[in-house]
Amino acid sequence: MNIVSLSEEVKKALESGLPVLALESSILAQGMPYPQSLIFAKKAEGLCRDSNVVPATIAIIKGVIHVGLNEGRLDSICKNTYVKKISRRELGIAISKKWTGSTTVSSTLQIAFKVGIKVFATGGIGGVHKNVNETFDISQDIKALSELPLIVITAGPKAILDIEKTMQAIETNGITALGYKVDELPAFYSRNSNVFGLEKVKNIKEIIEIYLRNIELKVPSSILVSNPVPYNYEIPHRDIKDIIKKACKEAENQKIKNKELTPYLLNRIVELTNGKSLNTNIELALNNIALGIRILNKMAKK
Ligand code: PSU
Ligand code: MN
Repeated sequence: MNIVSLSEEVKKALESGLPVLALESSILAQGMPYPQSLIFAKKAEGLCRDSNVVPATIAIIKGVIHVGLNEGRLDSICKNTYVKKISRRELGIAISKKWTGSTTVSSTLQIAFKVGIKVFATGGIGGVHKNVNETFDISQDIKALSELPLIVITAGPKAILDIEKTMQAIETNGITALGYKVDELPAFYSRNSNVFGLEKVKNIKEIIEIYLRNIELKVPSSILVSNPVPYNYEIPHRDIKDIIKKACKEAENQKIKNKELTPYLLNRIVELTNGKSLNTNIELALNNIALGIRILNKMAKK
């Protein structure tokens, strides 16, 4: 039995070398409430199709990895009644045990790489958690990004993380980290973090050239492209820092940790900002998808 099933559309596009953009599903199942998750997913896919890019949303349904979801599957993943959050280390388990699950950045990267997709757009990546000294909690996203050579577009590490330590982890793990028109690491809801260290690129051409050189040299890491949230949707750090602190404190008091921590914090921040952070999350992800589309279309012309 095939453990990876490509939708007709994705299969055709990959066979004929047409642009395909990988999209993750944990952002839908755990990162956003329903029905906003589904509205976002449809918008994201529409944005791709409008520019002749095939969207490949990845998820696991009853032990089969689907690359490209039909409407029914997309809806059930977004509704998330029994959808597990599946990271890269759990892929084999999910298949053997016939789980239904969403894929995080680490597992989406693995599957996209396996089927030959070159570009992946997400919201925010995982990284080093604030109380890492006690918990040792560093997202598998970092390890996967250091081992799989795709172009990954993100609006920065999620603001719930220790941004400075995440930048250091990116560096230590040998991830090629570019900033699209910036050298400061954006922090998901906010454009600024006061943490520098990205190599600034002015345009898409530079991103593609760096990607091609890394591939030639067999550098194993992704090209991580940080693309700050658009100005009109950003929540500046000073407006969100107390809310993040409060959410982190609550998680600690309730002993929420490991893979439950990120979804808990994101959802709690949506409540504490009366939905404002959800809107920002949606817009930054769409902005990343738009950049991914432009990269793919430029690559196709080369
Ligand atoms: N970005 C979002 N919302 C999310 C996530 C990222 O805007 O829900 C998910 C991604 O799938 C990412 C995961 O890979 O959170 C990281 O979880 P953890 O910190 O447990 O590794
Ligand atoms: Mn973690």
